[in-house]
Amino acid sequence: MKIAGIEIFKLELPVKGGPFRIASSDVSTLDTTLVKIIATNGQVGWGETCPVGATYAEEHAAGARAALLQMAPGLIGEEVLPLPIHRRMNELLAGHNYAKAAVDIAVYDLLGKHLEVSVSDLLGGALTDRVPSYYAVGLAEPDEAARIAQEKSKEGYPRLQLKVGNRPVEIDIEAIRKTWEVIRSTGTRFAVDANCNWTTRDALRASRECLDVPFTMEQPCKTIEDLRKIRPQMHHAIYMDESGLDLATAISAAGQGLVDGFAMKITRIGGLQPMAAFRDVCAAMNLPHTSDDSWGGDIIAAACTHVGATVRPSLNEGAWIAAPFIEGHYDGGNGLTIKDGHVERPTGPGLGINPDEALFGGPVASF
Ligand code: 0XW
Ligand code: MG
Repeated sequence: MKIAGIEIFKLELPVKGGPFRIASSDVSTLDTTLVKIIATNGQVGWGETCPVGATYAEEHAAGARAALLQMAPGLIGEEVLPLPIHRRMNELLAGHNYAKAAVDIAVYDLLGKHLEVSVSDLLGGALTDRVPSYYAVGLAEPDEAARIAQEKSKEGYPRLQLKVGNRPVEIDIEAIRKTWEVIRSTGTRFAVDANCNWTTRDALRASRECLDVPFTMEQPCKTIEDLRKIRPQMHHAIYMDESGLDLATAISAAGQGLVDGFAMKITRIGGLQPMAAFRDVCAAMNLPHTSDDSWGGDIIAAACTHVGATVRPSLNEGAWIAAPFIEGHYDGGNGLTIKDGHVERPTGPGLGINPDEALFGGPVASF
């Protein structure tokens, strides 16, 4: 089965309930890119990539599409298999993992549909059909953050992530304390994410002044050098997110004992194939991690959920999906939703969803 055609679509996803605020971006609508791969036998697979604005990472929606336009003609005629497709993509374009990931996801979807197995089975096999998720409490005043945290903890989320940064660290410390007060007796796990925005000074102070609060500190500062600097004085576990730019960087950070875990995104690492390798490295080294993406609809949510289903439960920090912030679904029947803080693994072949193409309008490019 070879690639006979590729179509690229673009869709706006307005943020439900107002802007999503984190230290590095403030977004009201997201521009998502969808990739449809058509095989020589007529079967199709879908992929997606949706940067959360243009300042969260070195990614932006128009950049994803430009990279896809660059690669697409050279992918026609290639076998629908992840490894050869990755090799071919790397021959056609250096870097741009987040665009390559959309092709990789579509290949897995198509292969799964063809073989009549789910993507989680292609990734090694699901360990659960009820995948834990976590809620990201956006940047808010301390009382408001605590209120949302309490509400989400009551809804059953096993883990909460509190966004901090881009304001005086005293306010962040107050938000951490107030949030912990309302969830401490619930068993809800707690992460604090500065999205690169704290100075090393702020990170050390927050850790020192919240000694009694058992949170994991996610990507407190911008660079790996900063993480190395604060590591010996930190009282909290450090997770790498934005700095984990690729598999090699993640392996190196794990190998040097620089971090205690990861928040990992399928698109940042380049797709499901490198994500499965990352998952296995983490399992070998006993490092917890998430299976996220930055944003996107049912296609990327399904990809995150399939990976999340294959993570060793004791290391599984959850699959974050943007569904609570998005109105509607690409697939009216099988769209992914969060119930009691968990996502049901789609059980159909491939990603287990069939997007209604009419929602996407005409393709912005076809090959
Ligand atoms: C919570 N997320 C997974 C979604 C947003 O894009 C930010 C991200 C993170 O943890 O940094
Ligand atoms: Mg993060």
